[in-house]
Amino acid sequence: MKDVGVRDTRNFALIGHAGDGKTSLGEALLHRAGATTTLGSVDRGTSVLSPMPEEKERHHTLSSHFYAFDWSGKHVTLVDTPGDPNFLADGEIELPALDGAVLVVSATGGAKVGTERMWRAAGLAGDACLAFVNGLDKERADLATALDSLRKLGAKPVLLTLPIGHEKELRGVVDLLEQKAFGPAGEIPLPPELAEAATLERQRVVEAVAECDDGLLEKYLSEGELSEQEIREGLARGVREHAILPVVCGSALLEVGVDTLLHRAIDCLPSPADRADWPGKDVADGAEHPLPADPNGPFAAVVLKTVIDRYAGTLSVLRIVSGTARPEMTVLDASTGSRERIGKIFVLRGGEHVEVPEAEPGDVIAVAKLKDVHTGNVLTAEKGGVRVPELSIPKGALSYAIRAKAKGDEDKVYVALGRLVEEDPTLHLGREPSTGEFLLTGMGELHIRTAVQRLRRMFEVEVELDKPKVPYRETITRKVENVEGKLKKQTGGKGMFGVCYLSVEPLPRGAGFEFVDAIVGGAIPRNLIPAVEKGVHEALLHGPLTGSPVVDVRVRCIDGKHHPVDSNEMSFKLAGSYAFKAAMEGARPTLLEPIMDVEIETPESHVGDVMGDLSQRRGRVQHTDARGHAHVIRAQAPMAELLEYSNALTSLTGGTGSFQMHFSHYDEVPAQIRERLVAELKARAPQAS
Ligand SMILES: Nc1nc2c(ncn2[C@@H]2O[C@H](COP(=O)(O)OP(=O)(O)OP(=O)(O)O)[C@@H](O)[C@H]2O)c(=O)[nH]1
Ligand SMILES: [Mg+2]
Repeated sequence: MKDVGVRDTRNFALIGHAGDGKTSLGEALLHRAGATTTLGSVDRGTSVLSPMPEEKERHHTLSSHFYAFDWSGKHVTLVDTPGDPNFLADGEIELPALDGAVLVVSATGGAKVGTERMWRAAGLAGDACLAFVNGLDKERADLATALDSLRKLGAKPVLLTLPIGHEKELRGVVDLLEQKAFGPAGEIPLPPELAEAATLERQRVVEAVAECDDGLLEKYLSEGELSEQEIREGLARGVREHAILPVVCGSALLEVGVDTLLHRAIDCLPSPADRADWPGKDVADGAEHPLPADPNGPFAAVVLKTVIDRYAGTLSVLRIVSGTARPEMTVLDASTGSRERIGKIFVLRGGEHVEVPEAEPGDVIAVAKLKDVHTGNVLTAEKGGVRVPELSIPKGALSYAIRAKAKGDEDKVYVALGRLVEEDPTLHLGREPSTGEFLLTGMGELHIRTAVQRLRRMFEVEVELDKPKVPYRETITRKVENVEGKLKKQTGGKGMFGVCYLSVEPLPRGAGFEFVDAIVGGAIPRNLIPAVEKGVHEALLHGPLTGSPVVDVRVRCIDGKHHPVDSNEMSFKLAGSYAFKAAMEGARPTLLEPIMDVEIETPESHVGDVMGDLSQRRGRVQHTDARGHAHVIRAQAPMAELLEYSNALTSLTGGTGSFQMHFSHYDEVPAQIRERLVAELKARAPQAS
């Protein structure tokens, strides 16, 4: 049960690249804090932060997990996020709803693509960060290189611990602020041979702190020292202002450096009361209303996750921003306008949940799934509410056609998929109108395959996946003006009449769609202009070349004609759709394909083969770099060429290479393959033309 105030509350996420030790570090923090009695292990399947059977099987985090614990008078919510690019979005969604993060970096290899992506996400979210260099007990661990890799990310790392021994001989760390040594189980004698280095390194910390603050710098320059309190407060301020990145080093597996990390996380990461007020707006009139973390303020919360629980059904996980959550209260979902009743309130401890009587700003709680509340939505008090910004949800780009294995199971499959999509908003279920197939869209192959595995386990439904589909798009390459769309049916019965004139022009890549109402003088009645837009929207779904959706166009509705009796919504919707289709034909449509950012890690001996293969896949290498004993190749290549890439890379590198990719942007399909591709896609979608 929680009986601490907002100033003693912390919530922070463990973020970083896959396999660098976030979950192991989380287990070590929980164990050292006394929240668990034995040290959970990812490898042995005993990690409390990996409660899903699929996680135990794969030894990777597939979804964020929360663990609330009390330690040393503080109430802490720890969030273990996934590092695999298929699941990284979970952390990206949650970071803006949290106050801090610990960036976990491997001592063998340093910062990698996942480290960089999450570091950037934490920065965008405004979260204060510390870093932990993990795995100092491993062969070829190299602290200096790991620190350099953090500098390359634009961070200003400041080392807070010195290792005692290295690789197999790692025995502990010297905590530079305390000038004490700690081993896996607590304090140990400070080795005399490290005493001088420890004093010197402490001085570096003091310098770094002084450099963050003019007043402290002045004092440091004149007196050559800062007080204990000045150092600690300066460090915390530097972290909150993103001026420095304090780094603790150690080993999660051996629980080395973990005590220091726990202390520094509590000292340096902000309490909800230390961060800037949340930007809020009154629900009633939209007036600006910044929200401090006040338990007596108006209730406000964000939904940062939805979880399907085997026993409790579906849960919504909320971060309280302002006010106090109590059981049986009614709140407003300001995103949808629906009223929602909160039942019992729980804190999460991995797969377990524990009922609590109330929750205050900074707390992360779970409540039984609210009627119509989705991840990213914001909740407010029922009356006089203030809404904070919603969380943005990244969308996946890889689609598989999915169908029930057994005939007659379709409804069951559809309901189960619906629940899964509700839990994971980065999954999307849609229907391909031309073929009637269900398409499951996600971040990558593993994301989709894991979803299928979970369907089987949780809902006992079996599905089959077809080959992945590349989400092609169409766009136009030139402007066309004043194209007529006309619907005239005025013989017999009730007539239909609507005429509109549209101009279309290309927009920059990624701009999407814009509709401009440029009607003057009532050529089309005001209330019927939205019908024209609706017609254009429908026509946008199926481009003229391949039936793929049309993007990056601006449509201006410039003129029209109407009839006092026969004009209605349907006539203008159809006129809008006809005009847009006609305009597309004249605007030289073209095909766009998704381009992926790829980072490949391979031993040097295979670099040539990998690069050669990449160029055959229409890849463009942007950067190569040595990372420890491996080489890293960064490139961009079309998604269509990377669908079966993991098999290809395994055979090219004899299983020693690994890669990560994620969606970058859309680009025009090169002329030499466009014709063949258009013919292929047309054959797949028979009614598109
Ligand atoms: N030797 C050594 N191994 C470690 C250490 N930390 C983690 N490992 C091992 O590294 C592997 C990955 O650790 P995890 O904690 O699952 O890594 P993660 O960052 O949570 O990985 P994802 O959940 O996939 O993002 C496991 O086999 C751990 O036992 C460490 O400090 N030393
Ligand atoms: Mg993990």
